[in-house]
Amino acid sequence: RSRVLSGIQPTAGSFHLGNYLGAVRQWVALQESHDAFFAIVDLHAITIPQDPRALREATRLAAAQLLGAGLDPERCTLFVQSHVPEHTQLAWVLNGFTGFGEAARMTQFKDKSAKQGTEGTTVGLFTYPVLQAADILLYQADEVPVGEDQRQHIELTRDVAARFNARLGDTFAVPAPRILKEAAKIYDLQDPAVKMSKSASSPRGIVWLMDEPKASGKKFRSAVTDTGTEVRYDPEGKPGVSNLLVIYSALTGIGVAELEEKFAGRLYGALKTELADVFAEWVAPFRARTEEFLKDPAELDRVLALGADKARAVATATLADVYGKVGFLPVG
Ligand code: AQP
Repeated sequence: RSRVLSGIQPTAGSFHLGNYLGAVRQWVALQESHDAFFAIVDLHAITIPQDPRALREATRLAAAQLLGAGLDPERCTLFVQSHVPEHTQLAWVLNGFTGFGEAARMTQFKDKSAKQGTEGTTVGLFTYPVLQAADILLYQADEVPVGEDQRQHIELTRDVAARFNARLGDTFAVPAPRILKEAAKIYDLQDPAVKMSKSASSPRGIVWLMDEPKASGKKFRSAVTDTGTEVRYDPEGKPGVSNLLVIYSALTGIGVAELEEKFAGRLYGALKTELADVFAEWVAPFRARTEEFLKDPAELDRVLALGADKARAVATATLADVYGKVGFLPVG
């Protein structure tokens, strides 16, 4: 079976709809067809300031949501990144195989550091993509299921892997991105020119999965749409309406063309109201399952410990190979 690896940051409160539709939804399907590794990437989370207690809570919440979304620890390897020390160990080695200019070209870093200023930007944020490369390469992943926003980071991972292999001999599988055509990028409900994002979206532009469905319903109903009245998929001319159609389609499995027919002759308001209902119906069982998992933190911790064991079995082998190739003296 081909191997996939992907990660998601623990976020206080919950995941947002972009995380779910762009990433988590794929993961649930992939555990059936692939040898799948999924990490809650808490090491990545501390590249911006975190409250320690909130981070711990967010990590368990992330696990509960992933299980609530349908991940099954019997069918995939679900673990917390900091439980597997090989991630940071490999990241350090890869720092030596990544050009400064190469890392400085990452648009996510450029955007975030521009917003936070040089003093507000951590070195961790700069080397974030190198740690991400380590996450992927440790497991010899063939494919990396992500949203469109991560394409550049996967390219960097491929370049670093190929460079290491060329210099020191075949060591890493060179992974390919696996990006859904549908819902690769979910946009902010208030500003459909930018992606829905936990750090950049306004509170009304982002839909949090664990929020009260009433609050999310309001956000759908007040989503920014476009001039004109016709409900039609046209990402250039009608980015707001197109975003709503994509979300509707992803949540129901009804094709966008069919949705256009369904809403023919009806106004934008009808689409927004129906989408609010569709979301409420979809999210209720997800929230209930997640709440159920959260009731038993000891069980969550047990599941994560088993996941870490499975992950480490693979990670230690890759790291040992890398250390040998680099020329580190083995412990005598
Ligand atoms: N708007 C989105 N549409 C589709 N996919 C998305 N992803 C994130 N936003 C969207 C995908 O979610 C996965 C988890 O990513 P992460 O935990 O690294 O979070 P992120 O990408 O950093 O999410 P945010 O909200 O965009 O955070 P900030 O604002 O901090 O950058 C990834 O596969 C990602 O593609």
